[in-house]
Amino acid sequence: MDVKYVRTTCPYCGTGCSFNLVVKDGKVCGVQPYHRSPVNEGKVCPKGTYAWEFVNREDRLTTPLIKKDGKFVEATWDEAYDLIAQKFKSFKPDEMACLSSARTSNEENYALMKFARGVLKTPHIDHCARLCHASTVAGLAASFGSGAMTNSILDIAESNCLFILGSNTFEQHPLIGRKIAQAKMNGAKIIYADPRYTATAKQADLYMQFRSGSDVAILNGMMQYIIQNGWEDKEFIEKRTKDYEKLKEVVMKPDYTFENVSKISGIPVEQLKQATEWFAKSEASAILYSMGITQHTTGVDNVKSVANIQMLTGNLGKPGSGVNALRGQNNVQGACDMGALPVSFTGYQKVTDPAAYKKFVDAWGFPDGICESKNGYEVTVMMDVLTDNPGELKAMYIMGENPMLSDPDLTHVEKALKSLEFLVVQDIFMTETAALADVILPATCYAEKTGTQTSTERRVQMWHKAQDAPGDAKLDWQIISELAAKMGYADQFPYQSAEEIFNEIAEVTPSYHGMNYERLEKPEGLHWPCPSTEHPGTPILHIGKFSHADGLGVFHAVEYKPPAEVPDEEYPLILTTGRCLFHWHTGTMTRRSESLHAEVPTGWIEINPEDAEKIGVVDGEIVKATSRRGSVNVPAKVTKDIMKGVTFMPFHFAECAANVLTNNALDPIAKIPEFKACAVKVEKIQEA
Ligand SMILES: Nc1nc2c(c(=O)[nH]1)N[C@H]1C(S)=C(S)[C@@H](COP(=O)(O)OP(=O)(O)OC[C@H]3O[C@@H](n4cnc5c(=O)[nH]c(N)nc54)[C@H](O)[C@@H]3O)O[C@H]1N2
Ligand SMILES: Nc1nc2c(c(=O)[nH]1)N[C@H]1C(S)=C(S)[C@@H](COP(=O)(O)OP(=O)(O)OC[C@H]3O[C@@H](n4cnc5c(=O)[nH]c(N)nc54)[C@H](O)[C@@H]3O)O[C@H]1N2
Ligand code: SF4
Ligand SMILES: [Mo]
Repeated sequence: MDVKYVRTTCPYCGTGCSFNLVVKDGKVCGVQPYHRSPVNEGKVCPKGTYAWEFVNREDRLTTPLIKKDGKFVEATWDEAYDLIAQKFKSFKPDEMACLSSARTSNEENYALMKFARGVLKTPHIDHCARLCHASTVAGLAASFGSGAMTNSILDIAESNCLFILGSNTFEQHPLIGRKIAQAKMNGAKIIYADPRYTATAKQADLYMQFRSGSDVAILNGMMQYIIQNGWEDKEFIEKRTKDYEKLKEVVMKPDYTFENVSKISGIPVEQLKQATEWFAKSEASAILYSMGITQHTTGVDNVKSVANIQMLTGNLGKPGSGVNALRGQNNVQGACDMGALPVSFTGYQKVTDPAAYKKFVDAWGFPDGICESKNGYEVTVMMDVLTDNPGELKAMYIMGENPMLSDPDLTHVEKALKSLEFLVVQDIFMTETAALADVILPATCYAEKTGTQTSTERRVQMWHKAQDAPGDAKLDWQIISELAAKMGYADQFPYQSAEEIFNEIAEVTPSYHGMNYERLEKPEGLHWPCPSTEHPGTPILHIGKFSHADGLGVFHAVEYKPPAEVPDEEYPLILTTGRCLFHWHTGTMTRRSESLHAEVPTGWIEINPEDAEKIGVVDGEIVKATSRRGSVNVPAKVTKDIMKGVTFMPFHFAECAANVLTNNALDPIAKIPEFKACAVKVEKIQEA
């Protein structure tokens, strides 16, 4: 028997753990520790442990499929490419849109970005970052001039006080959770605020339970208390920031006394005082946040508030501090870095900046030019355009995303996607979205490819190919390149390997300029910015100055605003949504993993015992949950872990899909939907 170990990085979360894939007779059949990565030092969470189980499932997509008379029929690659090329050529550039994928490599995101802008010549390209950290990218760019996690994962263990807000770190970034545990062992105080008593809450020294959507009120209240007590970092404010007076004017209002904040949020005043004192008086305090902060109509405001409190207390640009936005998907940082966004090329070089635009026109050399120098539509806006302006968008190319389960208000998404004249989906499994496609292209998964991905801490690391692709499936970048060639652009897509694409990325992207595969082979990879081949990479951002042209951080005065939809008589409960430890998003991979499926076979709705008693339901009973968008039947989990008046559903499960209920109200700047708060009612199902 031929057995080998292939070192690679995890295909699930943005922590960026490394492990070895065990390969027997050419097939991946296990995961074993790889000890030399500083990120996880040989440890992995359950998703990492079982990250091999879905790889060789029999229902992997293995051949292109073309829909004929409503049924999928097997096709050759040439037939599929010919049909797609002919269709794409029949539309005007602005009638087409692409969704890129945070599950795929940097090289593959770059290839699709170049394909959209250069081959289709459309400005409309986006990906799931829109549903995730779009608020972070916009909010931190406004505050600091750059929208990424400021410190590193290892640095979290150095902190004296960790304030975790809207991140269930121990379930959603478990190996970052390990750093929190290490900080705690070193004496750090852990403060945790969440509407639910989660696995992370159990680790906290102080847990504050509150109503979804009141984050700005809480943070403004904390800032008022800090200023009242003179705990602000005057020197930092003076030397490194501007617009402090504007912030002060707002946070000192009577609206943000702890008495008022307590009424809005439900957190007792004493807890707010204790949390603020620990936070403000420690030598180095870090904030960790994720979707609880970003997925709101006030997402950008929430992020700016987090940035405000860190500038106020001088907790930036030094170890153990920072604004640590924990990015979700394995390569969502990379997909953004690669310009799979409607506003930028790689490295956040703006499409509307004439110099950047010219740079890419020249570098790529498309004989007939590229898309216009204008911003395209965001994912969420694409869906609205499809339903509201029929005929404006006609075709879509979706690589590695499953909006038919992950976007808000699924009835609306279905209507949108069904209105398309032509839909191409490129995935590794048949998904709810692929089922609506005209052509399905079978792609390879992480275990079958070499390439790079960029973790939440801006650490660029390698994937290594461990086995061959199943059937006729191909690499994502290879599919895109072959399709480009069919459409007449073989010269612009001459790639024979992922490495050739990476070298092109490094050439056109200042923050990746000093990287190459040889350097990235090291177990620790490299943090961007890494401007030259001698540069060691940059684990901590904003030391000494921020990324704005004048080097200053900017305070933004932000007022508290309630969510777009608040409870009323008809829909008396708040619904918030999220994840569990064992499953990943729309479940395409984790629900095909026997071990993970056995842990959690289906979804549920969490409801407080007092609310459950009012409607007469008991734990385990199937109930009907309804919002203004739709209804689902779902098992009730009656638990004190959730606050009275609030309910929670994970969104992994198609049979009780949370997104039938969610509201696609958007943050006006980031266009991120309000996944974390809408109004619902929960009813007992009457027997017929
Ligand atoms: N196991 C697993 N891990 C994952 C993922 C997965 O699907 N499964 N997905 C990955 C991805 S893409 C992402 S983006 C991350 C997300 O990681 P997290 O953001 O940590 O996960 P969520 O469960 O979406 O939400 C976090 C917490 O926010 C709380 N919350 C709800 N409403 C509010 C609010 O109004 N304010 C605040 N402050 N908190 C609120 C929820 O109760 C929940 O505990 O996880 C990544 N890791
Ligand atoms: N209610 C609610 N909804 C949410 C959220 C929430 O908190 N609440 N969170 C949102 C967030 S933060 C996110 S990030 C999104 C995620 O939303 P999506 O990105 O749509 O969800 P995934 O299930 O990760 O879909 C990824 C797809 O890529 C495929 N895939 C995996 N690897 C590869 C590959 O190598 N190549 C190709 N071509 N395909 C591949 C998978 O099979 C899967 O179909 O969901 C959002 N939706
Ligand atoms: S913490 Fe994230 S990267 Fe690490 S093993 Fe678990 S899912 Fe994979
Ligand atoms: Mo995400």
